[in-house]
Amino acid sequence: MLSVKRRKLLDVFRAAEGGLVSGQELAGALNCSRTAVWKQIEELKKAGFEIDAKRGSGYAIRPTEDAFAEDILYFHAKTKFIGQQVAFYPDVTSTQIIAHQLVGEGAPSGTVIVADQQTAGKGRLARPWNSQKGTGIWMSTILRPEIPMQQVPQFTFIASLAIAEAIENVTGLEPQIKWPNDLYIDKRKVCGVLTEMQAEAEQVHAVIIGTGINVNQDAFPEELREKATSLAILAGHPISRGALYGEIVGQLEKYYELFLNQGFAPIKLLWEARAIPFSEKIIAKTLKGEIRGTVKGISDEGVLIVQDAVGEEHAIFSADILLG
Ligand code: BT5
Repeated sequence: MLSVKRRKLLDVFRAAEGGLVSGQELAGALNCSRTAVWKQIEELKKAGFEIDAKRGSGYAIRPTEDAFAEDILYFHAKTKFIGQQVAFYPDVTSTQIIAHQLVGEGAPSGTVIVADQQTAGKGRLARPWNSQKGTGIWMSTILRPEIPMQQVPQFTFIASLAIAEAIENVTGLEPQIKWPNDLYIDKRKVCGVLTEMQAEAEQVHAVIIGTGINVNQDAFPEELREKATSLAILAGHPISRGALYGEIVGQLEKYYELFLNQGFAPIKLLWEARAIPFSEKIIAKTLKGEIRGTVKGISDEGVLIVQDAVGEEHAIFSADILLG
């Protein structure tokens, strides 16, 4: 995690919104000499910022488009708490594993773990999640809501909604949400959400939202070629992962606060507006078998309601949904 000094430095530049900050102001904020400030600025250059140094007037900084590192992520997180503690790893097994460890060590609500590459990224039911180096946003967010355990699945809906909106704001692309945890564009998956928790005797200690977003891949391995796509493939140009990350933590905080203040009802309505149209025929593959039909909606708990050909309604708690 970033040192206190580095955070202070980035806070000053964040507040300046791209404008110049004098060496004197920086030295005052960091309580150090002008030479020490200069050394810190050199560090920012290494971390991926472009530095505009104007003799006599000061410095301005700007994250480069493709930079993806701890300082860059902190700079982009213009939030109250989600992302204000951020841990970045060039290479990990799974950000979910790190997040579980950090929860045990008392990490505060809003802590985010981001990796440039995962060697054992996982989906639901321990399925592998392809997390190629330098291409996606592989992140886990720790939240500590005071809620009963049954409400934890609702966080998958909060996250899907937030990420769909963030992708649209940054790229203009319009993801559709496939119940319960996928974002699709042009019938291919661009993002998956995995919500886990730590709880004890009905008491939730933490919710860990894992999100994998395919951003700049130009190709996928054979087994995913028909199923997966990336934002860059769809947009026809690379997308800044740092800028998209900043938008994601902002939207996540917005919808988390909406949930805390007003409950699941407004989330459900907004989620439904972004869901794959309910008129579409689907096949729900559950552990007990297949149900074919059309989606009628989701319940207040986020359970999928499917109506079959003879008009009978089925409540589906867990399944893979195929578009029929
Ligand atoms: C998911 O599972 O979609 C949840 C994925 C969550 C990944 C994030 S990355 C950060 C955090 N750390 C982790 O270790 N995990 C989370 P599920 O619905 O079970 O979908 C898994 C299936 O998606 C696989 O079986 C593949 O068919 C497919 N898949 C694997 N990698 C993919 C990718 N990069 N893009 C699209 N589809 C993929």
